[in-house]
Amino acid sequence: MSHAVMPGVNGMPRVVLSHPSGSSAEIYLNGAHVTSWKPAGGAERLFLSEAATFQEGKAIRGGIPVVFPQFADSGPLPKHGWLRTSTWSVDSSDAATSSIIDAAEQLGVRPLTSSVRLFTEDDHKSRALWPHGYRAGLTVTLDSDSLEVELAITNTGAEALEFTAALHSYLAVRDVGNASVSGLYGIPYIDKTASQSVVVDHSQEITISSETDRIYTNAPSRVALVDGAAERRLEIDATGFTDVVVWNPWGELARGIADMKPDDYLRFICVEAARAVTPFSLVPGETWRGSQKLTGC
Ligand code: TA6
Repeated sequence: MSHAVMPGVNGMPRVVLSHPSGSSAEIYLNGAHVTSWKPAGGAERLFLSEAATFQEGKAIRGGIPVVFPQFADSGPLPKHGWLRTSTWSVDSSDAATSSIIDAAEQLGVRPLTSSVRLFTEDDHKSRALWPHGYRAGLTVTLDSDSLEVELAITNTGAEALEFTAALHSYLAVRDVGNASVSGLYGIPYIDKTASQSVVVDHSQEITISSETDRIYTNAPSRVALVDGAAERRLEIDATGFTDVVVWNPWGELARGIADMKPDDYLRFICVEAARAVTPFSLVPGETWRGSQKLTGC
């Protein structure tokens, strides 16, 4: 079977994806939140805080929160929008695909990938905050050594739809002091820890030794995360998004985050595929798609 919906923490529904190679992933319907990805034979590659709250309508600390229609606190809407706290549904057209895959498996034919598609739409709560019609889809595709997450936004309203968005991925590292992000050499970034000043990055590798909160605008589509202590590397490929956000709160800020343990900051770096600054604009009926693919074993 390619995927199943089963109770997770506190009985909350989650989709469990499994692949014939042994890789697996878990996605909560609360927020369409990917909380776990293990490549075949490998260790967990997403960070999830032991202090994370699993409660309907609350964001989960770690994994891959979905950010829409506003990145961070860059506008009047709730921080990072509300898709990360919305209840999503499994797309029924995907259930049809799933039953074909199940039938194939019963015949002994193994699918090459395992995936699920979830969706959510505007409702009275979202329209009270933001008077727009949208349909959001999140497709998660698991392969032996990769996890791809694609966010699709369709303007279902009658007016232009403007939004920013991100896949706020918390990538696990064994020791943040021995980890680095590469691929951003020469790219300007907005430093949110220094009054939004714009800096050009001149380091081949970004290392983290203090609070780091950077928006790299017009960034390359491929960056990499090297986890020196674990001797692992993750390739991070984005499509559709234009920016890359690198975030680690470091100690003092982490201690003020209720659903984070004081030393959690030592075990992750967020590398986010984002459209953080200049909003996308969709005409009625138009769809935008953006994805982030993590590859590593
Ligand atoms: O994407 C980086 C960021 O905007 C940081 O400024 C930090 O606030 C982080 O997201 C986490 O936000 P959260 O609302 O989940 O605590």
